[in-house]
Amino acid sequence: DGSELVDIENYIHANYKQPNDEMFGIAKGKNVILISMESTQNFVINETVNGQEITPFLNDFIKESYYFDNFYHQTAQGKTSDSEFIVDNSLYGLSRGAVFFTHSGNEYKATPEILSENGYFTASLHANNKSFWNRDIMYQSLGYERFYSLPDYEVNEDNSVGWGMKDIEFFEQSVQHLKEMPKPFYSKFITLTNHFPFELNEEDLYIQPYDSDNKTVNNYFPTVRYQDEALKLFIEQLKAEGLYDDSIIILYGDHYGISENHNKTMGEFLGTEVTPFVSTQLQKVPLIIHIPGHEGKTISKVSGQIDLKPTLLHLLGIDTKRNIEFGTDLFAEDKTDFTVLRDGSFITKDFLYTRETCYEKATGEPTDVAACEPYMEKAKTELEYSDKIVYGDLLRFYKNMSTNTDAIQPN
Ligand code: GP9
Ligand code: MN
Repeated sequence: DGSELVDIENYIHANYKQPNDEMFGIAKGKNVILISMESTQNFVINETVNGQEITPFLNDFIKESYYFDNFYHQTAQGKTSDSEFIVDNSLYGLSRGAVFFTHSGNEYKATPEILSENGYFTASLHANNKSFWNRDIMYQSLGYERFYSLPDYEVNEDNSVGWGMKDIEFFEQSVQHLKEMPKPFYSKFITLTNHFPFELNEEDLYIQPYDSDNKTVNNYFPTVRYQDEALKLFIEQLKAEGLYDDSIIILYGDHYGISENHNKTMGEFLGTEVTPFVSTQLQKVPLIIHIPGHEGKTISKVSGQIDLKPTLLHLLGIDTKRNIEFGTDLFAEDKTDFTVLRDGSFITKDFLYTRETCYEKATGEPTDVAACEPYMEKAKTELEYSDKIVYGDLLRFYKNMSTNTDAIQPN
């Protein structure tokens, strides 16, 4: 009957943070272009391999965007689909399995549904089979009006590699879809080329692989570099089509690309041993928010994918006060430095907790677990509450959520 929601609601409302007055509604009515960057970890930003930049375009783009350099992915076995779930719902994925498969029939109040109710056209674009990750079913529950999938693209041997259509061609053909969409639109682009095992054709090699005995790590860098090129060309096309100035562009990494199996080589590359402390920090992924007319700024608050939904809704001028969600607006002045990963690890301003050990961030050394104690309960509570919502389909019972910009003003 939903009585379980009472505690959850109380927790969420107690943790609600007032949006930043200077940012609330700043992008009202603008198109949203959300780009999921496959397997893109934050350590590649402003980094070189063999003396060459890995992400020359992104390194420039962050200078004219809000760049969050302490932003973590929170995915588990559901990989890309988990990141989609977290970003659109501001709920956590599950500790095992993929919520896209196990709970696609639930009631949600996801970003696409909310934006539809606010006059947006909503679409996801991904040149893969529509049933991969059960997207075709789950997208209906999330409120996507249109899914541009494999049949919407001209895919052939020449424009494919590894998992499928190459990112450059994917974006090129997607621009045609964008042009036809009713405005304003909320559009999600899911890239694919930078996917394990990181295959590329010779002609798409903009930089040479890393040189070690580990093929996976070696080949990761050229595919990240390729994706960076695809993003550059996409932005150029958005400008050419007159879509750039009317859109906010949000790029984020979906999850790690280099697993813990490669710690030894990663340690060589980074020049530091990959301890559990370092490994947890390698779960940082880039988050870049470009708003036309805004100057660049790096924001180092500790945050995670869970925070994207309220951040975006507030930029668009949509109140979230009554929403059941666990994230906090990244621009909120009193946003806490805190994020919890799906395995229960968490990161605060000064500490990092993983595998029952509390580390001091300044030194990377284990410290008295008491230092992490104040956040332990919060980390556990959030994951448990989110699981209760998903397993119990509790949003069925919640009718209170605000969706209309004009009806409810923030105070
Ligand atoms: C598949 C793509 C990759 O459509 O999103 O999925 P992943 O293996 O990264 O979860
Ligand atoms: Mn992925």
